[in-house]
Amino acid sequence: MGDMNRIRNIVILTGAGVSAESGIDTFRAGTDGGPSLWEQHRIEDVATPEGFVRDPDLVHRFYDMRRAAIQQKQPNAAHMALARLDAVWTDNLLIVTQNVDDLHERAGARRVLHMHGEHLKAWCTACRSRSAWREALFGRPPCPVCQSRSLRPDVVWFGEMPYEMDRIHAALLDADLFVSIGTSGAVYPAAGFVRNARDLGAQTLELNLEPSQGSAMFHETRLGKAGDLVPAWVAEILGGG
Ligand code: BJW
Repeated sequence: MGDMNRIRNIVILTGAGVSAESGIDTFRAGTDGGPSLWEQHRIEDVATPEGFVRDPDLVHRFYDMRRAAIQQKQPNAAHMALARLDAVWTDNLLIVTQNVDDLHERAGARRVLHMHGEHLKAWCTACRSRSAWREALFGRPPCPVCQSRSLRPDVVWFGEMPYEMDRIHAALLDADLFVSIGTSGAVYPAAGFVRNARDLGAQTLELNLEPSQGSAMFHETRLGKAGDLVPAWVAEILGGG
């Protein structure tokens, strides 16, 4: 992977594949399986503002089920290895996760940014406040701040602007190494980060079960499970190559 000694600033993009070995479903099945389905609904239909307006009960059930599920799951070897890297890497490092679970944080990682929001937060569309949230939203509980029954999951749906894009672009600008882990490369703008990073001079590495849609853009691709590949890569980079 290039000259490891020259790597100072690292940006790591993670996706659903990093949490798969913790027992959290990914969104899209492999090339043979076609799109993953949730009770016959494509993620593109459930995860949109239009889908929420059309059938809020369905969307609340989808997120309530997943919010409950993640609280029963544990970080895996990939989350642990990234947390270790975060703890010891003295130069810039940013873990940009597309995941809405909290497994990076529960593994101990600190420099984590949730570009697609978080399951454990609710967003009030009446007063715009965000509150820590662990329970169901199906019964339309009141907002803890304004009491309005207008809470929605604090996640980024299709057509909405992902969070913290300025910070992400600033980090990509300085990155010497961009690593993409467990994401299919199907969803933008995250899928475009490899091109941004590469154009700005970074080395690019993909760790995924199968080649992502943007696989050809990476300088190097390693195929396998995140629970195997990530600890090995972290050991390598901390060992200096
Ligand atoms: C393993 C593994 C193991 C499995 N180890 N690996 C054309 C071009 C560019 C953009 C667009 C376009 N058409 C439409 C758009 C925009 C749209 C988009 O990208 N659509 C695509 C369908 C084309 N994007 C947006 O709308 C975004 N917003 C935006 O662009 O705003 C611009 C804007 C401008 C001006 C005004 C307003 C807006 C928003 C995207 C939001 C995505 N939201 C979701 C839901 C979040 C909440 C929730 O969790 O429910 O985010 S969708 C879903 O997909 C979720 C994920 O974060 C995201 C990515 O999925 P991910 O993580 O890659 O998972 P999978 O399942 O796809 O892949 C898993 C991978 O892991 C696979 O490759 C496996 O092989 C692998 N794997 N086991 C290692 N053990």
